[in-house]
Amino acid sequence: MKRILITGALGQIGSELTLRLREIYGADHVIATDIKKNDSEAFHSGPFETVDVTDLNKMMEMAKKYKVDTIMHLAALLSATAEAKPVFAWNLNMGGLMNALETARELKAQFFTPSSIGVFGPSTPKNNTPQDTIMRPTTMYGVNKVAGELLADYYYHKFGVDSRGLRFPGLISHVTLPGGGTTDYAVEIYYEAVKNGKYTSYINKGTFMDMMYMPDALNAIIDLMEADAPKLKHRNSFNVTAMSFAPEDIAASIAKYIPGFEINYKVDPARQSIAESWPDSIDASAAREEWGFKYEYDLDKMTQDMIEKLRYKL
Ligand code: AKB
Repeated sequence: MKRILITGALGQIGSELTLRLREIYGADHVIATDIKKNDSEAFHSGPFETVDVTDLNKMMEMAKKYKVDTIMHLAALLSATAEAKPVFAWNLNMGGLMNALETARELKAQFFTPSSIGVFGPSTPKNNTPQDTIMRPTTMYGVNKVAGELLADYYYHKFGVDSRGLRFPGLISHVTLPGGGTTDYAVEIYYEAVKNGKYTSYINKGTFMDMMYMPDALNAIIDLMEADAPKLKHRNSFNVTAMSFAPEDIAASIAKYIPGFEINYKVDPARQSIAESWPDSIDASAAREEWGFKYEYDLDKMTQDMIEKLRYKL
């Protein structure tokens, strides 16, 4: 049975991944850590420790205390925040990753960290973006993610760390709000639709980006980590996606369930320019072929579920 340490456990992915992993591997086998204090009732089911990922000693101490054999390193700044605070982003995103990889090396632990569609840039093919292609991002976040993929591959080749990763698109969920991302509009729109029946988008109409519903993202992490190592030709990181849409498409999907829903636009130039530097749609065939990646939710199925869950929650 795995013993897993998660960093950034109170974040958008971590808050749901922690609970899913506890269901699978047992509550005591999943150690949630975050720089913030635990204020989530749900997390009381298992161990929680306060860990700043830039503090190698603390991370190592916790990994040893709980004798973990798997590290899932989620703590990072997302694209828009990283662009606003590039030096801080470099230090946190790269320093945290380096510490997490060093901890995995010392404990001979399996390793996961998310990458992003942010690894791609304006010179990358924009449609059906291949797994192996030009990666010249123009954002600090993208630079961090490309360097992170290379570093995680380096730890695999040099030290034998079983490192694996996914290039996530925008992730949509009704549990924990994302913060500081470019794709966050696709989460906010559902909250505003349910509360007010309208939304003002900071991303312009006609801007396509890949997206995925959180249940599919969690399954992808679990399936990748359970995949037989010899099957993996790629490791860091796999393109994964479930849908590609522009703001007017998600608005049309919402209007099917909330008649009269309205979308308006007040474009934020900073986030718009990040979005325009990313692909319109990416190709996930390597993930399908090497470890059987699949997804369940398309746009309408996700919309239906989001609205149902948010009506109950809000
Ligand atoms: C962001 O928008 O920064 C993230 C991502 C696509 O990596 N959601």
